[in-house]
Amino acid sequence: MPENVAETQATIRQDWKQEEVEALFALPFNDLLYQAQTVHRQNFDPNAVQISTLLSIKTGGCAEDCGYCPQSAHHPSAVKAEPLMPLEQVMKSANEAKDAGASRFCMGAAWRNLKDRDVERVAAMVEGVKSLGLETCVTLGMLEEHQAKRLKEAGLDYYNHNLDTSPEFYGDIITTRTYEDRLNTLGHVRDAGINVCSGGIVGMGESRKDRAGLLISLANLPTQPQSVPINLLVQVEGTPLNGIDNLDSLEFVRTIAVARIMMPKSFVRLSAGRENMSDEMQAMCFLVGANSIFYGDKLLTTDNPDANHDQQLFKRLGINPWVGEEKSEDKQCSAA
Ligand code: SAM
Ligand code: DTB
Ligand code: SF4
Repeated sequence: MPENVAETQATIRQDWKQEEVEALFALPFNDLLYQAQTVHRQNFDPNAVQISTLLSIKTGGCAEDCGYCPQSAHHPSAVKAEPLMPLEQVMKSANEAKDAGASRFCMGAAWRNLKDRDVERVAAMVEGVKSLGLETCVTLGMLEEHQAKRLKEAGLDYYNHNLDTSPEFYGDIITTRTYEDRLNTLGHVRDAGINVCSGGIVGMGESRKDRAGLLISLANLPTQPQSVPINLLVQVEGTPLNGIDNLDSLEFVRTIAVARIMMPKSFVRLSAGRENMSDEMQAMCFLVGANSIFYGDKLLTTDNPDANHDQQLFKRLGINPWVGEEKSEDKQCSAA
């Protein structure tokens, strides 16, 4: 057994240092896989993957300039701006997601921040989706304290707000909002008692040091996020990051493995980018600890693998949808 395996899983550490995380990334591939799989088995059913469905409730026209995002109004290929979706349409999608076997329904809005005038409409969506017996998640940009409290009251289970990358690389990707802004939103979410879903994107031209830096920022938060989406950049024409060199797929697997080791009790989501991953690459990600996916043909504006393909893949791998409590007795992530 490589050193550290037993130590790594025993406690949730929130004092990760750059050098030791880079050392994890630099392990021989097989040692890293073994360590990550060991930690994964100690905390989760290795053959269960949580299924979330995503719906864009407000598409396009966003005021932020995120270099990866097709919904930013700053980029020439910006997708058409649409108004906030009516409640009935949201409920129709949520019912379909439930029938398709999703356990969590995530609603995303291309907003810089939630405006007070929209809070009640979003709260009604959360209440409606919750009443179907689904877990609820929203991602609406920056959030203030009173807004987080209102969403909690409405029954919100998760708020997704990503740190996206390391603090050092962040300014190369987004200039209209700071890292600090993001940390403040996560603080309001946490303080309101809502589970935090926070992760980032890789494949944006960042270095391994930045990938380690992102995972350190996440793992060293006051409480580790209950859910950690790792997105592989989906390149979209007209966005500043379109055409950037693809990330080596084994480096992506390493990133998932290191995330699993550092955040042993968090759900690690193999998020955007699966459309460009082979079945074998996804299988390797599940092996090293990814245990959540977005299911359904579309993410927010870009394609996701079709549902039949995912069903076949799960069957071939003997993976079942996650339905209950994880193995661990620790309640830090028990609602995930
Ligand atoms: N506007 C809100 C925000 O940014 O917090 C919520 C929606 S935004 C689309 C949610 C997340 O999607 C971003 O933080 C980013 O991590 C991810 N994302 C957006 N475009 C992406 C792309 N082209 N490839 C991979 N991930 C992407
Ligand atoms: C997250 O981390 N990834 C999802 C979700 N949170 C909201 C969004 C991915 C978006 C990919 C680009 C698009 O479809 O527009
Ligand atoms: Fe707007 Fe979110 Fe896209 Fe950034 S990632 S441009 S905040 S929708």
